[in-house]
Amino acid sequence: MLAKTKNKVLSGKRLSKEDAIKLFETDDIFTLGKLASYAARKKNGNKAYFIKNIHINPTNICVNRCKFCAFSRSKGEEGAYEMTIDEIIHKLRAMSYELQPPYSEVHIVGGLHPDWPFEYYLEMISRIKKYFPKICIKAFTATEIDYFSRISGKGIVEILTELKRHGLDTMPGGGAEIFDIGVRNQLCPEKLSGEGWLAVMKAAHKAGIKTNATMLYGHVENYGQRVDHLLRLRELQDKTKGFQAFIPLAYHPKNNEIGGTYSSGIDDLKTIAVSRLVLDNFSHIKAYWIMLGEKLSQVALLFGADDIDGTIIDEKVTHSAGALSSKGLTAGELINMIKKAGKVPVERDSFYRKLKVKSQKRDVNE
Ligand code: V47
Repeated sequence: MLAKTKNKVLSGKRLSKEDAIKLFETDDIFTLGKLASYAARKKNGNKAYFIKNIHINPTNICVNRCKFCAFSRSKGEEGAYEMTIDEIIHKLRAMSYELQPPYSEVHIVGGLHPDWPFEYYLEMISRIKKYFPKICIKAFTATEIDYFSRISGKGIVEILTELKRHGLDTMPGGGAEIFDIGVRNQLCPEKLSGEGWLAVMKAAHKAGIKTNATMLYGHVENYGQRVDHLLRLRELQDKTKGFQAFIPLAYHPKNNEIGGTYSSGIDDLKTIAVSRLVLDNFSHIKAYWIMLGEKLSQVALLFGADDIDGTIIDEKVTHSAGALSSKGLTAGELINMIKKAGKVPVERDSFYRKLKVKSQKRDVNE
């Protein structure tokens, strides 16, 4: 059944919508895995990347109520929190001393806070940069960028340019969910549209900011809607070449409005593999170990993934929704996971440049 698709992959031809749907529908998971692994090797050899990073979620207070989200709270609700910039710096400093050698990236995303002005985010970024000049700041999803534009009255390009000037290095791929309008209306009707998400990313790439892209799968969507999502990303990447990695995000069903079940391991592996094969213009496919779990992430390295993300330290978004993984791992544990999957571990920075572990120095401005 996969013979035609196999020939296309082996001869380097681009897969169509129909090919991609067939790949999702197949029961021949081993052929699918082999093909994706072939495509991954062509791009990244036997390497599997990881990063020493830390996640900071400055607040869970959010004006939106996405039905899959178990992290957000309303102002004044039990469990709602907000961090001052001093608290963020303090947490980063504490982690910097704890990790030997220190992390190279801070990943910052949070709720759409009803009261914080855009200037608060600018100050947050510039103070982090001042204290930690060598650490890459990967911050704010396209949804947050759109929100900053609406609360400040500034255009998207101006928002991105100011953030970059204050120290923003790259952007994460969150908020993409599923672009299809029908699914989006069921999941997150208040959220920036799929077209809006793509427009923000296009503007970011044009402003010289590299970003990632994600897709939240395993809730109410069908294969056709997943493939449509992938094709829209591929189309934009053809134009901008600004995406670095694609990360399929496995839906977690606890403590939210839609409930349901965890995705199956087979579906997780299929989604990684199809993403690798369809997104022929993306350099990296990430198996996010927080969502897939440590063991399945290892297997995903044999199904087309070449990156497992990083140390994370204190993951909150997925753990609010019932993640079964740890909240963080040490670099040693990540290296071990990768080696045991038969891959060569490469510690990277936010731009996929290889880091030499021994030459890293403390990079905190005292
Ligand atoms: O945008 C929210 C998703 C995303 C649930 O760019 C959920 O390197 C599963 O985007 N079940 C945030 N997923 C995480 C994210 C991310 C993570 C790691 C690396 C990168 C990167 C980006 O988490 C949200 C949303 O799509 N999410 N709730 C849930 N119940």
